[in-house]
Amino acid sequence: MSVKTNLEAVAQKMYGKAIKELDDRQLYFAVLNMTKDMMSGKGQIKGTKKVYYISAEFLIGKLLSNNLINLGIYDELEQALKEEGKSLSVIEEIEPEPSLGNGGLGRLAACFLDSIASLGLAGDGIGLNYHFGLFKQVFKDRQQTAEKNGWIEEQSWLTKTDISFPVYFGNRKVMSRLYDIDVVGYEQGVNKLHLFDIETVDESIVEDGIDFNKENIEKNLTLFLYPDDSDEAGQQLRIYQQYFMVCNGAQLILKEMKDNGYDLHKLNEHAVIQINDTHPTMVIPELIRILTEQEGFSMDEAIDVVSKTCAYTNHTILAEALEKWPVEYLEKVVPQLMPIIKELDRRVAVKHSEEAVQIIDKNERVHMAHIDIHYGFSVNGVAAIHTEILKNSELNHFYKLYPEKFNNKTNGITFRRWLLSCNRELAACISNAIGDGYKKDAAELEKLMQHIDDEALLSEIKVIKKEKKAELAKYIKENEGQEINPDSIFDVQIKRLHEYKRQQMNALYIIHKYLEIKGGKKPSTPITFIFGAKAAPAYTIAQDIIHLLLVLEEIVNNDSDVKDYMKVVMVENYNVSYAEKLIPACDISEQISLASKEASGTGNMKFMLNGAVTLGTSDGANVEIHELVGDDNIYIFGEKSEQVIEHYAKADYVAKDYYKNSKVIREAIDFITSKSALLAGNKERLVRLQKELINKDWFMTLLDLEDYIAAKDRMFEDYRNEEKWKRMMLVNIAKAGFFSSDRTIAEYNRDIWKLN
Ligand code: 26Q
Repeated sequence: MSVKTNLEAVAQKMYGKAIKELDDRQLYFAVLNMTKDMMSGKGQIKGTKKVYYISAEFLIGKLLSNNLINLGIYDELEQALKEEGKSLSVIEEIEPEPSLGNGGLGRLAACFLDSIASLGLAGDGIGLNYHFGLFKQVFKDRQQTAEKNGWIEEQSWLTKTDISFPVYFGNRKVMSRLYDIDVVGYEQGVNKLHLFDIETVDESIVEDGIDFNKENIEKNLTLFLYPDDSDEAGQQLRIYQQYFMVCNGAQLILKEMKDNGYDLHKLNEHAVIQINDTHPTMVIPELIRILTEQEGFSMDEAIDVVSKTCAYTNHTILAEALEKWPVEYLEKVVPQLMPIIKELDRRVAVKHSEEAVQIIDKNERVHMAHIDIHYGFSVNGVAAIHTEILKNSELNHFYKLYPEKFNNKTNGITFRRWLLSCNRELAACISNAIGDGYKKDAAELEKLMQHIDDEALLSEIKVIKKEKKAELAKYIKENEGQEINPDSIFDVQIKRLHEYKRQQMNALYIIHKYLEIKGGKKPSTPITFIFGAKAAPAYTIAQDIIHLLLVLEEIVNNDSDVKDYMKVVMVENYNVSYAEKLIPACDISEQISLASKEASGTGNMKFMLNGAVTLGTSDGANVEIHELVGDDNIYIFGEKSEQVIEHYAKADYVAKDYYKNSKVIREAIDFITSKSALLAGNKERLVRLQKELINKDWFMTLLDLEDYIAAKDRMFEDYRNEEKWKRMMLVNIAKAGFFSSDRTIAEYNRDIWKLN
């Protein structure tokens, strides 16, 4: 049956109307339902061993376009709608975005689900059905405010199942409800994303913004996704959420094992559980608890089989992000787990005396990562340099105990979303040059290198970039009310707002450039500085940095001496959908974290794949990008991770010295509280930020600022050399194949999961 016939039937059934007669919203629901039906018709991917990717976050983004591509019906549907006077891209805009993640870690989980299915591997996601995703960002008075961000409509990708499990918080029993989202692989069958919910959730308890009553867990358990820097009150609710997730996950996994007739003593032969950071760590003691209390296992047997089933991925070396829950909190929320955790702790203490590897520390805090490392069989970092830092410093004590557990899995991204869907023009252009093989085997992108002197192809890529810039300019005009010049250089920094990611360094560059232009030194090509970032509501300095960016936007864009040469745009409510518009339009990809702090980064890979050139530090996956494209096709600056780590060890970095010794730095910093800045901004915020930069600057912005300015200026100069720039674009695209999440998942499978 043709897609059109199919859709006509769905439209008739749902609305008793022809496609032509539907309004856009009805048409969206009809397409949604047709797509869901076609997906479930694909059949479950089968295997005698299955991976369960358990994660507090799955930042799946909109699903329609991706599912259509993976089903192989995008073009046919687009054509069919056109014939009926409808537009697929208009329909795509109607879909709400499920923002069920904070950033990289959640987006990675979503890319992984796509790749697991696309490789035909049996693997499901397990997580939570948050009713409100990461808050919606709204700017008021040049400051961030947060609003609730719902995504569940009367019809959605969710399918309610009849699966429900009891979950106990001490003596308090709640019942869960499982909702599933089908995950269809590229020309493959389907796996599932299992999202657990509780039916008593009450969306009406949300007050102003994103405030709500934190006491009543029956009403609030799955109400919100937590921003990554939550306050005290939020912390206990976070433990409730985590336990709710793992308790359901454990029950689901054991149920599936039993349904298949597998012997639970051989759990590890049929299941592998990939623990995404420490948020799901309690799955380890929970499984041990269930096996010993309900399945007749001895403690030794339970620990043994669970340890052979669980593998842990670390995503950060920032000390403040490593979860350490007070024993007191766990006693309160999940008293039934504490005896197990204490037993796990006791067994470690008997064998190992070093304080650094204990599970419960002297301050009665439970180090979640330590549970994973002692009682899992694999520990991986997410980029080569990150894994080396884990082995040699952060987790060195553990590496000495268990060298065989440590391995690296450099992150990747799904090319279905980050090329085929968001940049169809570029994908078509690549297919013309090297065929379609790269869609299944990303390494084939390397074939583009044979075209390095193919003037026609180089120009075509440049033309596509220009089109994407024009599209973005139009979108920004409509959504932000800002006019930007598509012929200017698009310099883009989009990621969560964190001091270590150093958006503030980019801001200081902007001030520097602004002052130069005011002084009469005009750039040869106009530049548009584009930002997108949400800051955790409780993270004050991050809010201050957003404020500074919005103040700069105001000053720069309204200064008639300057605005033809540079513009600043901070887009509101940056999310996955926005990323899909920004990334194809980018010339310069800002990846400027303090070396050693960004575990991997994945935006860096998306930009490269879309022909942007990286301006970055030797951090995370930038290091591997650098190795692949070579010195001539990337701009690397700043101190290396070894030097940075040494600065921390010696405590010898003094921001004030840089401020005192460099005129350029001083002028930029002083501007933050200049007359014009205070006129546009909030004094308290600007003064606080300025003091922070001069007196503390924990992430060493000023250390690399001068080097950053030099590298960026060099880049802007090189942009004028069109022949050179086009080749850099091509090399970046050609070398991006390594960063396909298909490659990453194949490695997880080869080294850790061993699915058949
Ligand atoms: C912890 C405790 C309480 C509340 C929230 C959290 C929390 C939530 C989310 C802590 C961390 C996160 C997210 C971390 C994250 O996104 N890390 C990123 O992971 C990417 C995928 O591996 C990497 O590319 C990035 O470098 C890393 O920063």
